[in-house]
Amino acid sequence: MSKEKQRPEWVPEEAGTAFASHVMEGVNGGHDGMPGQTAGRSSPPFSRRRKLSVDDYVQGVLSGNRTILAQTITLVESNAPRYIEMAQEVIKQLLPYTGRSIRIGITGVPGAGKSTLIETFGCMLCEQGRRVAVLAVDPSSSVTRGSILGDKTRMDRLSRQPNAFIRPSPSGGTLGGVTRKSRETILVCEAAGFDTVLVETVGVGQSETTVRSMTDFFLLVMLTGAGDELQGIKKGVIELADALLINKADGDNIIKAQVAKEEYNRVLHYLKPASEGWMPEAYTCSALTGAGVAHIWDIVERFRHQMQSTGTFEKRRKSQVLEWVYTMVQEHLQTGFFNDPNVKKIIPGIEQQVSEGSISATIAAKELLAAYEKG
Ligand SMILES: Nc1nc2c(ncn2[C@@H]2O[C@H](COP(=O)(O)OP(=O)(O)O)[C@@H](O)[C@H]2O)c(=O)[nH]1
Ligand SMILES: [Mg+2]
Repeated sequence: MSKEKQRPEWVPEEAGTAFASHVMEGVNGGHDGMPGQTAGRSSPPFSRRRKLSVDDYVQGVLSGNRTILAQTITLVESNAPRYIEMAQEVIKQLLPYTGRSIRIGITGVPGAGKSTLIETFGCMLCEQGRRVAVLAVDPSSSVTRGSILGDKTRMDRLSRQPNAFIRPSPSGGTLGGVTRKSRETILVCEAAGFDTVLVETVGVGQSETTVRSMTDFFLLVMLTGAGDELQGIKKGVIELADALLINKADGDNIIKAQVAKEEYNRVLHYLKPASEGWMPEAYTCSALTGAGVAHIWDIVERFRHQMQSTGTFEKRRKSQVLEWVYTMVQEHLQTGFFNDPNVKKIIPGIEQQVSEGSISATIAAKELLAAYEKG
């Protein structure tokens, strides 16, 4: 967006050309579209009151205005129907500018060192001139908003990087809600020019599958020396990963980490690879000292080149979007079904009959569906 067109935020939306003022370059961080940690600090009292138009959001994001980027994500995260509609219009207009990043999902049990790794890795990428967006997917955060990134102190260094943007998990209530918000946030960040998107997730429940389904490359951060080498990580989770990273390979732990790496490499040999034509391997690193962290980028680059040359990269992205479409349809139908008054009314009776064995499961399902279709 050209700087001349940018108007001060106190100009009323409907003001037309009556206000001749324009924001010029050099104004306090954030207003001039330049990245910077001061962005936003001076503006909340105004920007909170001011209503942005769809065009304001779109142009703000495209020009890299961090304050507007954050506001757009807040809009996307809103559950209010009128904001959802507006958010969808913004996303529609941003779509042509999306998709140009590499999306990396990072999972692992709490304490494995994901946040520390993201900080070390993210800073390294920023220093190489990349623009890094860090998002979190934590379905439990509806209670403790942004709990995974709650320990922000560990991302102190990264959050000071002008090329980094860190956003805690949306509080979506359901995993479906969080998923929609996160996926759309990725798109918004891409439109704002971020070329690397790191998505951290907690290694519990369904969140890994969810993050796998919105990323290109999936990294599983593991620990060694925690007793059982498989430390509760299910085989299913290993099968989602494009690379295994044995973290904390420092100090006394180096040898153990090497041993674990070899063990996992043997295991991986027998598992079905997560990405067609890519053989996942285990590596060691230390998020604390930075040893082995640079190598992660080499792996990601090799993965991307290989996947792009075979067309698998694009193919996966396309199927991810379709999958998402149908997931949303399913969720919508399911919610509609269970909130249907007719269904709600007969559910207790049906359940009772099924548990007594007086009707079959098939009849029960038919009766519920008939009740739904009646309404
Ligand atoms: N020694 C060592 N400690 C680490 C390393 N990476 C993380 N830690 C520590 O492990 C703890 C958990 O790290 P954190 O990044 O919060 O883990 P997360 O829950 O997976 O995000 C913190 O105390 C970190 O300082 C590492 O490479 N080496
Ligand atoms: Mg963490």
